[in-house]
Amino acid sequence: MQGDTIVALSTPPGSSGIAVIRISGPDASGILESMTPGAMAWKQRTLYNRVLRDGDGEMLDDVVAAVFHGPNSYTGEDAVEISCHGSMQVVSAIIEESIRAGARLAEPGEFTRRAYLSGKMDLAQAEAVADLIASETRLQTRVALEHLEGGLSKKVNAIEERLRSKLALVEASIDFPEEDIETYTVADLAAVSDETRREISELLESEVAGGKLRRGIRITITGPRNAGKSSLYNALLGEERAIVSPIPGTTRDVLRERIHIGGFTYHLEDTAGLAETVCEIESEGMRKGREAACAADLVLFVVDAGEGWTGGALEELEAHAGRNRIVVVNKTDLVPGGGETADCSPAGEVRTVDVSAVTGEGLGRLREKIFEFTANGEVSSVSRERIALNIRQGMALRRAEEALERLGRELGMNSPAEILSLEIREALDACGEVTGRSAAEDILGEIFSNFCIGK
Ligand SMILES: Nc1nc2c(ncn2[C@@H]2O[C@H](COP(=O)(O)OP(=O)(O)O)[C@@H](O)[C@H]2O)c(=O)[nH]1
Ligand SMILES: [Mg+2]
Repeated sequence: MQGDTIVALSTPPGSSGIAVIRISGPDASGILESMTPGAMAWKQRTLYNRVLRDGDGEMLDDVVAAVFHGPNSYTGEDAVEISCHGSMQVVSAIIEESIRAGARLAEPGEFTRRAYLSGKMDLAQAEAVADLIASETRLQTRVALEHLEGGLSKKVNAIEERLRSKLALVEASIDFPEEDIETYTVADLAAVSDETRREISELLESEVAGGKLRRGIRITITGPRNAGKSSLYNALLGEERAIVSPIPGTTRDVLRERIHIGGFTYHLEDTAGLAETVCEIESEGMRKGREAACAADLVLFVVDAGEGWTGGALEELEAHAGRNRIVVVNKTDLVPGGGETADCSPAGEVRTVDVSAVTGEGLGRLREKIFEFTANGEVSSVSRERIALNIRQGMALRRAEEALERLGRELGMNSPAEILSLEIREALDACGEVTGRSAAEDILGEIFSNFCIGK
């Protein structure tokens, strides 16, 4: 249990029907008692409808509140939850009164940090809380919930348990060399090491998907001026976000918005059209657009079906050679016959989709292609297993994998038990980082500082 008592608003700031304020720590009930006498004697985990008052007896709000006695609370400590009216004035007044009574304002993620420190959840589960809060699609939510329920932790714990039992045998042979005790065999250890490595590498396969699922996938729309990039951008967003006009050079800045396809978040960027220009602002816009395209996971190169590859468009496309790209042939509504891709596409370009940003024709197919070229490889395993490692978990498990690789080599060379034990310990230590059994303080700081306040 932590020494002090913290308070924070757990719902988003602003006007709402109800706002939830949480207090956690040894003085939680005492602080509530100062606003509504009798609270110390409340039955825990039971809702009470009471009036809260400040030190001068002035009414703060009419609320519904409950007390929780540690360890039966989110944080594992004594805690209070107050549902008050969702006015920022009411919320501030209750928080100020709590602070006057001895609480301090919670830091970002401090409630979850306390839950972790008091053993209510492990580190992988605490990270899942942040993922769950950030989730925007059903797939993101499902994966976060699976991790929160301990899906990843269970797999890692099983690996650790197996390694620990083998470590015991190896170390017994070091400590009691003379005695007739059960010891390890090289063959058995090698088999366990191989199987564990296979399991770890299976988990590591979900790391790419995990990155895409959490960070999102970047798509940059580029191509000649007036090809209809901004129109396509708006059509994909489903709103008139970018200015569309027949005047070339309308878009200058890089615009960014999020869309969702197949459970993944895509950061979609509209950029300035590519052309010879003397305009300083437009050149700067083009430079930023090219920079965005360089960093993108996928480039949508838009051309006007009526214009085709005239005016340097082909050279511009060449600049994206080797990049993950789709050629989008736009304005097919204007081309008689519905737009012949073959006429418009440069030799050898297979990833071409015909669309009309104005009529919406072809957009469904474009969405499918976007998904196919950015997430298809990962989605099936994530949907099935609902496990997707984050960068930190991936780094830890790679360290475990490397230690087991070395262990395999040492076993091959018939190395002494002391060396084998070192490698098994290293693998165990690395696995322990995933669940936080062996996580350093700076890692905790990094993880919880990314949370919102009140969680
Ligand atoms: N008929 C037709 N016109 C389009 C289509 N897409 C864009 N336009 C028009 O083409 C012009 C340039 O569009 P805009 O989106 O601003 O192009 P950008 O410069 O590439 O961003 C505008 O007048 C649009 O209305 C389309 O699919 N069909
Ligand atoms: Mg534009």
